[in-house]
Amino acid sequence: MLTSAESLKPSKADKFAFGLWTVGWQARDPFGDATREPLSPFETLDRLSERGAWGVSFHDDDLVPFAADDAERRRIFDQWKSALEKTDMVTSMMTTNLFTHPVFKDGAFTSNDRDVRRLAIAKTRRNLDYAAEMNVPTYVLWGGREGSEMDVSKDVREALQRYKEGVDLLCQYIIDQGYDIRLAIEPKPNEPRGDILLPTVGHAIAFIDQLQYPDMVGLNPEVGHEQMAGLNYVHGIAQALWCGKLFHLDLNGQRGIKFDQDLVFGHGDLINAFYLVDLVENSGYDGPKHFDYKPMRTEDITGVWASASANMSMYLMLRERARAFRADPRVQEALKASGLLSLSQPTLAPGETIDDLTFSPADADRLAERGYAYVQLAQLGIEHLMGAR
Ligand SMILES: [Mn+2]
Repeated sequence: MLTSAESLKPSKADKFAFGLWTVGWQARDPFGDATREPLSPFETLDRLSERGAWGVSFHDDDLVPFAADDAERRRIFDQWKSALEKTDMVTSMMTTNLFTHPVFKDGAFTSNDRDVRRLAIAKTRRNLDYAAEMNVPTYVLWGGREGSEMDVSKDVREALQRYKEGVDLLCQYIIDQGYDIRLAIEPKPNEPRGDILLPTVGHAIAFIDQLQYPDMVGLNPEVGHEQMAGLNYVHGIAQALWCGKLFHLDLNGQRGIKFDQDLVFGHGDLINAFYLVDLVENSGYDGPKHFDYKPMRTEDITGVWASASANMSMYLMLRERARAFRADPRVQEALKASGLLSLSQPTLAPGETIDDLTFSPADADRLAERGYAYVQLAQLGIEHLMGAR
């Protein structure tokens, strides 16, 4: 029996979280001015809490003005901490803005200007202190300006070396201070740079292997960012889980290979979103379900809050339908018919070696005769997704 969208209410246990920059986006784009008034971070806490959200994330500059001195920074963070308490919300993740100020126009950790690199690391270190003070477990690194437009303008091997140096220094700092914080790299293929370093989940996983403290660094994959590269987000998340690197995730919607749309979760590839929720719910992932979307430029403030609720509602609907899908005996039969249940069986039996494997053309012809019945399985999935079953 399907529950109506209105009666699926988010609870704190669902761990839904939003970036301050999401609902707070004033909808300024490269071609047009803002369409909405600024939103106070404190009002955002109130509005999100009353809608059932659990956490909020932010860049340093989302909360504290870029040029604030230490005293003002202290005062705002203290005000923030008491507002969290009052609204029963947590800071679920923090990150650094290393992309808005003109100083970062050629990158931060990988700028060709050494002084810019030094300044970027110091800005991150300062914000890590506040993250530790608020027991924020995950610190995201999105290197939006780390990249180039022209191949000649960046020595990518040296840039990756400097990227590694920056991340290694931050890890060393976290260890030396005794902080309980893990870093999560957020891949993105392009925008604002023509080509961004660490463009996909796969690139980032390979980069982490080269770090001094690889155990401290994982991923924050975003739906739209993988889909902008034409990649399958469910596959990316599955590989991140497989290597123990899913530290955080950014849910939103994207329609194909184009600019970063940051639509409401599920408002892009709905089928992929359905199987993503199915995967996440059965993976043991215990982190925030974090929405990194932008309320569309066409929306007024009422539409902003409606879109925030839509993200949570979408997740809850997909979770309900994914559970029904898994519990359906016909689905279990179809999974078996498609061979999915035998994929977890090792290819060699205990005691066997590669020499026990034989090749014969006759075997190949016999094995080629089976069908995998994927269409029937996929159709069952769609029927559950549409509430038709
Ligand atoms: Mn995005």
